[in-house]
Amino acid sequence: MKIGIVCYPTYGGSGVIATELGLGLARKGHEVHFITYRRPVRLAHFHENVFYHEVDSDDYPLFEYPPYDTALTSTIVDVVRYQNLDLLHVHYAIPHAAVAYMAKKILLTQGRYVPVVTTLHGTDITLVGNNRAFAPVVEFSINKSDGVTTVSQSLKEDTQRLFNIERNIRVIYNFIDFERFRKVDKDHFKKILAPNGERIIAHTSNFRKVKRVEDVVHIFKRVHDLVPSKLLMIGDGPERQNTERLCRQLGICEDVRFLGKQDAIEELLAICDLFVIPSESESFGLAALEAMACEVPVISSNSGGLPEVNLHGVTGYTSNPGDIDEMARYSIELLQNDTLLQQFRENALAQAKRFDLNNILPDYEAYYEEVLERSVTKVE
Ligand code: GMT
Repeated sequence: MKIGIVCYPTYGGSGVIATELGLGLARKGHEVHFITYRRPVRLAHFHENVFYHEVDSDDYPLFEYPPYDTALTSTIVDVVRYQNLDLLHVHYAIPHAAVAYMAKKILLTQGRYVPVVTTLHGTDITLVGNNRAFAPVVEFSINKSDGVTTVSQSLKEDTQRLFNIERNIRVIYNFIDFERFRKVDKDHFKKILAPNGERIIAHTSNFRKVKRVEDVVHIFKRVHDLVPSKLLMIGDGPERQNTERLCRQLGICEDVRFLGKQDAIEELLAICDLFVIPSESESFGLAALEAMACEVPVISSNSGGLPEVNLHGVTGYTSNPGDIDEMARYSIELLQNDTLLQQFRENALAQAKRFDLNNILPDYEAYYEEVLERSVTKVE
């Protein structure tokens, strides 16, 4: 199959999933064309079946906001036409689903029908998508997609609750590549970061409000008072400064390390004892899954799709968003009990295996086939 993938190229989970999916499809022999404004972070090496088309939106003094959507539409039209794509898979509704609809309409005038699959990732529905500024376009373009998937059951329900959806939505869970995410021996890191055998707790995110990053620090403070421990804060974003300030106020800077954006997250996760993700809202929680694949139990909120990934009392614990005391209590319970921690580590790995890339990829392939079959007879 010749597949076009439109995504954000940044560190966000939707871009990561889109890139890993494309690479996985390419390894299985499909031809994959990435269309975006910058090379996706995880698209680092040459692969014979992978192509990258950069969207170039020229600046012009008249444009206060460069018209990226228009440039993206034109690039999609071009790539579908000249690379003869069978299907477009767009990740994140805004603006990709609407842009894909526009491209589809232009291609129709050229006698070409290209089916569009839209994958909803979370904030495109629950946060930004729901905003009055975007909602009508999001709803319309979801309804006009040839196939729609969500990354969790919870996100499917949110989509159906928040919008007037006239079509079926397929849940295809996010996945993890065990070739990369597995517990590797990085004891030399451990000796540097926790020289006295302290427990290591980690958090990874884009440090946006929705992640409740300050809660991570409050939880850590309570744990740190009872259990010798270190906190690794991985990633960067708007809340980082506030969070660093909070560490200073609480007097725990010595034991908190802000590592910024990291590529080889799995090497850091390999030395961790616990992962904390207290988000206000989280459609899936790919960061939690990455930790679990590296045998790290998870303390999370119970919002969105997190409980579908992190099983309460099995792979970690889930609490209401903002319940710092309970999350701290659960963390201490685990970190003070070697036997329980080991059991949770094994459970986390077993649960992560359910989301193995090799299990989920065929679901996408089957869905593409279904959509293509339906489109053969389609006349818009
Ligand atoms: O979490 C973010 O702010 C980034 C966002 C994105 O679009 O990249 O993540 C969303 O998509 C990920 C991949 O499907 C999910 O694992 C995240 O849970 C989801 N984030 C939220 O729902 C807040």
